[in-house]
Amino acid sequence: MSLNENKNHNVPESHPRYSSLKYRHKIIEGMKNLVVAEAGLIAHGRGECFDYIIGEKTTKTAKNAIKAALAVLLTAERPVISVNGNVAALVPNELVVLSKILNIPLEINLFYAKKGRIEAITEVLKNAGATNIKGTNEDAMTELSGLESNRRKVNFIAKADVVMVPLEDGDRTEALKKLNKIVIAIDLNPISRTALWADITIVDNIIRVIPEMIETANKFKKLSTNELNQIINNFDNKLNIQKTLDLIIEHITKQKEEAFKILEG
Ligand code: PTJ
Repeated sequence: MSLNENKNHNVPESHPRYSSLKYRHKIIEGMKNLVVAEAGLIAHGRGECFDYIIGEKTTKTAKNAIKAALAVLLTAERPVISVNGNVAALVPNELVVLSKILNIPLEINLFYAKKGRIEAITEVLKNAGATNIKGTNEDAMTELSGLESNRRKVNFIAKADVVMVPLEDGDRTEALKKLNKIVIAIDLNPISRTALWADITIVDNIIRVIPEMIETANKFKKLSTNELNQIINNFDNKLNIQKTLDLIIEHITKQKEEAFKILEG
């Protein structure tokens, strides 16, 4: 029996929920290292719950949103990817690969300010090979207007035209939209304020989204600006969210039927 490498958590790979447990433990380790905020554990649990109701897979609507997001990122003038503690703990290597393929900076932006967190996340990203990290120097930061939380403190984001925000809170998404920025959200909750305020909403788990984005980015880099613009113009976020909700209803209906088969013996 082989075991994973998480320091204090020996989860057998044969466990039916191995993957889910592995990521839980990454979040727990991240919390011990200051990378993840205490509330990040709760946010992760909420995410798991939504992941369950989409069937723990990348849906076709998520794939549509991913394609539109990449077309936007590849045609943007000053795009940036915002990084918080949960994201840094879950997918640091993948995030760095994506930022390099797209030639986009990663900006550390935290909801929960705590001494040492920026440094801890910087180290994680540097260890993953990141060379273009913003938001590391608090003295160089400016503030987003219309926002009171710690997320108001930004660096490159202040002048960005497109901001990708994985696992974001609604207030900053709203503030970024009011500043006329194009917002790409990655959020398992299709009806969170972030999901509804964003221009492109990817309803999927960050652990699947970033690898899917890497694969699509490699293909899309060969497309012309006209072809990328066509992808953007053909995407309707409102319709995509509606279809995502329909897929969730479909999935839950099937799950209900399966559950009743078991209940009725
Ligand atoms: O590191 P910090 O200080 O910036 O804090 C980060 C968290 C995530 C703790 C903070 O932003 C927060 O409290 O976020 P919320 O308001 O709980 O929102 C997080 C959203 O992300 C929720 O809608 C979750 O369903 C969703 N979510 C959680 N895990 C994942 C996810 N979405 C995609 N992939 C996940 N793995």
